[in-house]
Amino acid sequence: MGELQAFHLPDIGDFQDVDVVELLVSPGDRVEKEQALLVLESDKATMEVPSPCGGVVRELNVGVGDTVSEGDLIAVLESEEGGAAAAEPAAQPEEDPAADLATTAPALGTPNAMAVPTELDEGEAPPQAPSPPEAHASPSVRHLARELGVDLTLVPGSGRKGRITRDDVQGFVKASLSQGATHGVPIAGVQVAAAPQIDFAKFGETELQPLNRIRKLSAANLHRSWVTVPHVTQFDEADISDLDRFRKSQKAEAERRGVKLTFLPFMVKAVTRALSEFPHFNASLDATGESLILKRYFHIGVAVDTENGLVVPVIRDADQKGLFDLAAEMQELSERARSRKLRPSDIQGGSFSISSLGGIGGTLFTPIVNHPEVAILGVSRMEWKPVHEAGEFVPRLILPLSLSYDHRVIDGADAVRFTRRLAELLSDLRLLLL
Ligand code: CAO
Repeated sequence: MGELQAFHLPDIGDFQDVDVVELLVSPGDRVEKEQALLVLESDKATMEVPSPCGGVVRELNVGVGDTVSEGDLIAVLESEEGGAAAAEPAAQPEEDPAADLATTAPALGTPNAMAVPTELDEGEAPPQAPSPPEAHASPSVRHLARELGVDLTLVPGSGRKGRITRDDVQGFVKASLSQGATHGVPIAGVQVAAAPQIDFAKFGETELQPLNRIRKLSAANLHRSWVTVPHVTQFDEADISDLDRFRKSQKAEAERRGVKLTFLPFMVKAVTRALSEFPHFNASLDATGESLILKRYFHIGVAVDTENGLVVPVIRDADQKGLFDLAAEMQELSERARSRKLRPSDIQGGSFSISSLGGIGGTLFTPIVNHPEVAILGVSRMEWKPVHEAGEFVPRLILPLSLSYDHRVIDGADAVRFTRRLAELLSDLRLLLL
């Protein structure tokens, strides 16, 4: 067994009654010479108190919240270095501790051990930069944060006056990792309060229903899009009175071909034409966010509501297909989606999406862009409305449209030009022939 050494607080400059704000070791811990044992904080600075020798901490004689001054007993250490030069033997506490320790604790009180609020650590912004939010943390915590790649300005401090402790940094990393499993990487600068853990059973009967795989996947995608894409939704209306007349006129032919001709194939057709006229709606931002990838193909995703959640199978080269083919393909894809028989290739490669809730009801809604696409068209329930034409009101069949788009790529003026053009094409299908 090594020699027991009493470690008294050495000269720390002009400070008296300095707060102990963090203990970095516990009794029984093995420490290296100059390893930080605890953190003190005065009004002006935070400083770590390093161990005068390598060995084992046998006693800690201070706790968080205590105040200490030069000469106070901090710890008893079992020295592994013969100890004479390192710390005062425990049996002789009455000898002048500061005299011994001042020479054995070289880092104490030097700039390396100080984290004064104005001091900048490696990698932080230079003084002339706009000042970042000040993270209040000791040098060892800053060191730990640097090693773990943690931005301290994002870590809520639980210590006194909001100081960030080692536990805070470790807790932040754990929370980020567990969030990463479902929510992906944290976005720098976005800081939200943790959701409160509520025991709903306190208020009444509950049942825990785990989310299935489809819901988990779509939740992750929708969440990513929601927080990364600046969304705007443009509403519009299309007069589809003539389209509906034509659609009904084709009912017998559709039946003969074994398909149901709903509005959707017309939407797909009109959308591909509008996309060809507005290429940046049929695009994705590249990984750097500095270029747009324009797609020369028109693969249209159509949201399908299934018992297990939302899936978006893709109609490939929709611009090259006729209305009956589109109807047949949509019917087949939605049946396969509902019986969980879609292949991975059926849901990949979309360049624009349509979400049609018109068959169910409702008026308008704001769909979420199917990232990495840059726009999505929502279609709601058609309705007969009185439209003022040549001095009188005439009944017209009106289809509500909601175009959500990524405002980084699409301007509001273009969005409304797009929905206007779409409405025009749907109002007069002959335009599709031109
Ligand atoms: N207004 C009024 N009626 C409409 C309509 C509209 N906009 N769109 C479709 N309808 C009618 C159809 O004509 C059909 O009527 P009939 O049975 O009398 O002929 C009925 O509603 C049902 O249509 P449908 O839903 O079977 O076919 P569809 O081609 O319109 O849509 C599909 C297919 C797969 C898109 C649809 O079934 C579906 O799943 N929609 C939900 C999509 C969704 O969940 N989106 C939300 C995404 S965001 O959470």
